Amino acid sequence: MTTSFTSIAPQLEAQAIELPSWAFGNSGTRFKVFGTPGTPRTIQEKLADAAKVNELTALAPKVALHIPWDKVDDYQALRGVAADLGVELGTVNSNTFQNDDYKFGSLTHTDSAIRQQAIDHHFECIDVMDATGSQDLKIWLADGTNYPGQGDLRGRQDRLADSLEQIYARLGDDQRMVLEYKFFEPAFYHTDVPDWGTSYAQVTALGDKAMVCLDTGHHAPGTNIEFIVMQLLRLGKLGSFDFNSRFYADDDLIVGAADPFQLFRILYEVNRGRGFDADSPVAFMLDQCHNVEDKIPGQIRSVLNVQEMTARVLLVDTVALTAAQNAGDVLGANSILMDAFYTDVRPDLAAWRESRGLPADPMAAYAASGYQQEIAAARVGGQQASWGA
Ligand code: LRH
Ligand code: MN
Ligand code: MN
Repeated sequence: MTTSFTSIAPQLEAQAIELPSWAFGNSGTRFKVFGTPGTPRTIQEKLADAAKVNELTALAPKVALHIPWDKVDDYQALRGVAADLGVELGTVNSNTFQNDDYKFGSLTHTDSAIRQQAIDHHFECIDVMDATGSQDLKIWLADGTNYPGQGDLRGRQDRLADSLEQIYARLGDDQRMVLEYKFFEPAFYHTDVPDWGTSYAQVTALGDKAMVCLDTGHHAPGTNIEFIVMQLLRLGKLGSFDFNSRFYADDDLIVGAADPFQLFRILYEVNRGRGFDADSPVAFMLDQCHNVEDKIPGQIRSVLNVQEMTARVLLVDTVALTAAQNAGDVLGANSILMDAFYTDVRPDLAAWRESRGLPADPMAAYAASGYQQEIAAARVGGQQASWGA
């Protein structure tokens, strides 16, 4: 290993991972949503919890909103609340998946009135972005069908293109749209934006301000996600990540928990494609739910996992790797990559954090802070926020 930790520190210092507001609310499966003491009752309380993650890690300066889950009357004021807490409002996520009107589709619907309603919802999200100063509108659609013949696949794709075009036309000069794909769920026969190719085709037809969002949990088992990362970066169309990890389907578990090596391989391609550069268009975000663990430490663990794996990726001896690849040294090249993956960067990271006035161990610092007990005592009564409420 020729690359030293000191030489990669400036790149680590620039790292920013956006937190999803919904990670702080209660969540669960279709079987049960467990309540956790201290769960925020309002978006303001979610912001306070997110700010705690940033305070202890300096890794999470932005919080993504989901509309209407985080709907408020005054977004300028909410922006002020975030600023007072030391964070910013980030990506605005639209939501057309919890409304009876969209049972048969939203931006793809055959009924023009319902399709217009879905388009108008996205206009509303852009208004929110204008007030919050957010850069990205993230669109994920539940649109799809359950049975062959149920819908006209091609007609739906055409209507989607038309709807997206109308939304795209509303974006300001500094605003972007990212289109997230997912191979199944809630629709089980077909989904209208199932894969990166479809998202790429749709956003490419729109223009430079439209890009692809890659959610790591939205692929069939066995998919080579790092290849997709490489290709989208190569094509200049990787706009953002929704990070999480999965064992089976869209599990939304802590990023790097299920398969740390996959996270390493993905981040390696990010670095290879210059996705960590200051002028890179790639926005890094978590999209997770903490069903059984405490949410704030869940988010701290997540951003630390991304940081640790990024450090390992930055330690790859790329000069030696290229030489081995070009020499056809199969096992030599493989071991150069694996050397970096197996490097324990935690002691170096802990010392580096301390040198920047941060806790060496943010997980331990959180546990010792008493914040969890404080919020559990203070946030009693009222309706706790949950995924979807
Ligand atoms: C869909 C998804 C999408 C939604 C979020 C709550 O599975 O990944 O990003 O906005 O979950
Ligand atoms: Mn997602
Ligand atoms: Mn998902």
